[in-house]
Amino acid sequence: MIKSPLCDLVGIEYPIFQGGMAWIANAKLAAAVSNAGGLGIIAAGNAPASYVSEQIREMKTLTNKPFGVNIMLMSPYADEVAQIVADEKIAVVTTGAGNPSKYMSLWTDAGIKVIPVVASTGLAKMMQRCGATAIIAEGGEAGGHIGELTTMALVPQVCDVVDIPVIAAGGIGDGRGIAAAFMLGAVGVQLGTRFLVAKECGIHQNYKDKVIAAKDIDTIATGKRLGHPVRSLKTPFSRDLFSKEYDSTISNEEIEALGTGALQLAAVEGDLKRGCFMAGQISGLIKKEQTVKEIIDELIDETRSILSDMKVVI
Ligand code: TUI
Repeated sequence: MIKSPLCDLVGIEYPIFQGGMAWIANAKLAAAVSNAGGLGIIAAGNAPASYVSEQIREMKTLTNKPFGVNIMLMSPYADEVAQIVADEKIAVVTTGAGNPSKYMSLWTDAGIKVIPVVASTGLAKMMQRCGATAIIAEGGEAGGHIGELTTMALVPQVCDVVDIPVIAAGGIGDGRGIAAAFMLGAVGVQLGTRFLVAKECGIHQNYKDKVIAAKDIDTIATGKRLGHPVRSLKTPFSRDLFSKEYDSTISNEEIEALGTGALQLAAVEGDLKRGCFMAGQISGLIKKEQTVKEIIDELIDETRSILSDMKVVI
């Protein structure tokens, strides 16, 4: 058993959240995580509110456990999705890729537990002032849209500036990472990449195969020039995008256009040429497909054995 204050706060068995991965984290994956004792999170990504309503409806047929919805704040549909989650009184809302201040009172007035993802202490403090229930501090080891700091540097600094619970994300792929997150002051963890290879995760097999084949240095951060860096697996596409960012003869609009739709191409089509296979630096730790329950049980077993067998003398 691994319990932390986060379990009672959110009504879950284990202090593990599944990251709200755009185009990937649908009701099927999220329900499997909630049913296995973690917090499953449906990703709104760039989808319209109708898609999110549908996923919420499906989720309610698949689980009676608490679940969350992630709002990707760069989405053109963020306003309407923000309203839907308030109307539906979803247990937990997480946010990513921006500052959710303008939605905070809408959600907190609806009794929703709001848990924003931050990449800096400044936003963490602001979110606490705006009524956040907890904070997810995500380091740049994560897949997808990332900030500057590493998890090791960010998590303790966020813990020092807020009084609300902190959940660590980015670079956590096994029980060692979870135990380390507790040492940094977090009361829970959020994992994305590890769940990419879950049997219940519906991404294209090419995506799963690429994560399983990846080694430590096989991810790359592109998009820095545009101000929104994204970590993905190295492919001819991502390497080409990376080098084009250093080419001053290519406009920002052209760079932006190259990335548009590339995550969907990876997740849905498995397009090895033009897809952007977002994944974190722990991809090299992942060796096989497993069910969500196997993943969560293994994470908890590993964490328990590490914490009960610390080789430190005090
Ligand atoms: O949001 C994520 N990861 C994502 S979103 C996404 S969809 C996308 N697709 C193409 C291009 C861009 C995005 C894929 N992966 N993680 C949470 C996260 N949020 N990481 C970092 C942040 C973050 C960074 C800066 C949050 C706030 C922030 O500052 C906001 C501000 O205004 O201060």
